[in-house]
Amino acid sequence: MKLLRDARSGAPFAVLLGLALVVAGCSSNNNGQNSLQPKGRNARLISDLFIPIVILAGIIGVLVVGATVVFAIKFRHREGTDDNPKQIHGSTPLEIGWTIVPALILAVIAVPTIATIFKIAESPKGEVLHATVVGKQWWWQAQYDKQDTVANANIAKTVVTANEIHMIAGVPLEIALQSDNVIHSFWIPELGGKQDVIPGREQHITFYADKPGTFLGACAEFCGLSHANMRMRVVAQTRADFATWVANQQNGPAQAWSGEIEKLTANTFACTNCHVFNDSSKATYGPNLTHLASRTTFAGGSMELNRANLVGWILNAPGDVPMQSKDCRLPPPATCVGMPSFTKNTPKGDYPVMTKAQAEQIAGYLLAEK
Ligand code: HEC
Ligand SMILES: [Cu+2]
Repeated sequence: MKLLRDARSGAPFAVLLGLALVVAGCSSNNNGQNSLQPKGRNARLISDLFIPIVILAGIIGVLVVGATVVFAIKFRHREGTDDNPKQIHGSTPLEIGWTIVPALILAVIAVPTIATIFKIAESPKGEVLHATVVGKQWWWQAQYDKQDTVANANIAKTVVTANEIHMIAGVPLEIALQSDNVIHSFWIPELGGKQDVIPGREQHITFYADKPGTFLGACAEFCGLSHANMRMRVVAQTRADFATWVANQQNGPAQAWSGEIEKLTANTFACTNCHVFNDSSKATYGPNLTHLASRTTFAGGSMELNRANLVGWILNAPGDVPMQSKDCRLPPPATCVGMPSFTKNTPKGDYPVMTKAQAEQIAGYLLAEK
């Protein structure tokens, strides 16, 4: 009996603690990945469907749990009564009722759900910006080829970039999603639904952004060691800003890639086995580095682009983000994924080890802006 009383006095506390934890998840501190704050057509279609269904489900939940509690109290065991109350097993009206009512509720929910799925899958008409995004381990490559419908986008020459995908606010961005490795999932919660990215297939997703802004996302399908570091963002710009971005990408690097810096990156450390430094139209094994300085993040969008972070990365990338590539100076066979370390684990000492000064020099070059 005493034990029972102790458990009872602890219960309100446990409930309060649970509630506090749940409510903490709803803090107004917006992390930029809130699907309840839609910033464009498709995201809005999803949340307009989600909210009424959650309310409906909530009401049903309260009724069912409430009835369970009421019945548990009302029909509890009392001294001097039979152990079992009157049984109603096999009641036909009840069995039919609780089969039909949920079926009807589901049927009603299915109507707007299916309509929304079709609306979201619609290919946009009129002016549409197109990009191809390829899921890598563990980053995203974005490529813009010549556009047919977008006024002034002027992408006559291909632009290849990583992790930060640019679009025009008010103009739909239709992305062709590909993977050359495992399954990933592309998700920008404030702009719309999630799309799995499957090797050997091309999937499509369309984003609409009402206003310029930066919208964050993360890979939503476990894709290996550094899945948790695989982020991305969509940057919606005004038409003029987007045109400026494209023009800058199409220009060569801020400083000519030649002399000492070319020797360091092409010969001494052979970064060019995996990267391109002077032509943003080329897609290679690693992210295109021609206009790294125009990005705000790197390493699958998981690290802020600044000098200290970049120097650390160039010296020993696997020290920042777990990868299977410590010794891999060449685009890898299957067991080697990511960027090598240049300070550690050089196989048999047959590759040169990088000094901090050399890393500083490369970082300085990569961060140079026009
Ligand atoms: C064996 C291939 C390989 C070599 C060699 C290599 N890298 Fe990388 N590098 C990668 C891969 C793969 C990534 C993407 C890793 C990730 O984001 O998880 C990467 C990412 C980067 C990034 C971040 C780019 C971004 O936008 O996220 C920089 C900067 C970079 N490498 C610089 C260099 C430099 C400088 C060298 C030579 C000293 C070099 N890399 C050599 C494969 C390589
Ligand atoms: Cu992924």
